[in-house]
Amino acid sequence: MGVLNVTPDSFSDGGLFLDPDAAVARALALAAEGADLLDVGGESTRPGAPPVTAEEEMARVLPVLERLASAGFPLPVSIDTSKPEVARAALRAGAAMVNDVRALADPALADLVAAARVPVVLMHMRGTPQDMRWRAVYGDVAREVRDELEAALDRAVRAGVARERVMLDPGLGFAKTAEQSMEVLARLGELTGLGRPLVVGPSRKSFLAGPTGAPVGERLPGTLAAVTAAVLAGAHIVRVHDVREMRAATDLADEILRNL
Ligand code: PMM
Repeated sequence: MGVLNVTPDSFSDGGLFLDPDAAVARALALAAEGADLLDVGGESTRPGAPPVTAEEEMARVLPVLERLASAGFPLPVSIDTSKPEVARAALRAGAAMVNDVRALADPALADLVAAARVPVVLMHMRGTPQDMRWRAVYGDVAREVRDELEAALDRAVRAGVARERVMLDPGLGFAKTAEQSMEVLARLGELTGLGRPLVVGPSRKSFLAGPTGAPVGERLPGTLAAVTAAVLAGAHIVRVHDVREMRAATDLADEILRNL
């Protein structure tokens, strides 16, 4: 899953693709690099990022989605949003799935996803990007993430979302310290028991900075290691910015798995 952030303030690519033409060019490049899916988002969710209105989010993503649809963009497009208004308009404009970092906490979004019968990613977080840093308090982080994802899955199914349309994501970097994200990644295999495909998004995140504190532009090696580890542990989809490099790593990881 290639990432396209149409935001001024995302932590690694904020401001680069705010112009719809630049965004479409980026989408085409990600497809050419080997992405199978494109994730388009108009809200930065980095820690402490200011909230965005639905109008602003739509003004960012809809022109991009419309241009992709009229250009015959070859990949399924997912809309990265927690807002029902944005998801509704995005699905009308050609998006085929919803990626929600708040795991359908808004019942109106759950209703919409159920009625639209589209696939959905439920990601683990506690609180909101504004206050999540203070909620990174766990006894056994991997166990609690698993239990909270199971609760989110049950909640979605009770709201009418078909279980087979749900994918689960442990939310690396969301309401987790660097050490906790690392532990969740190391114990990703424990989530396979939930019986749903796993999405994992380690790309360029600060928990990969390592002992030297690598800045965001130098986290490609760490991201390659994390993506490979995730696939070997059972991840089905990895959400990444550097598609060419990650595609090579996931193809190799798949080949390793075939030789098990
Ligand atoms: N991370 C970000 C945004 N959306 N969605 C899912 N499902 N999983 C993630 O890990 C995730 C996400 C933040 O990263 P970005 O600013 O690079 O998009």
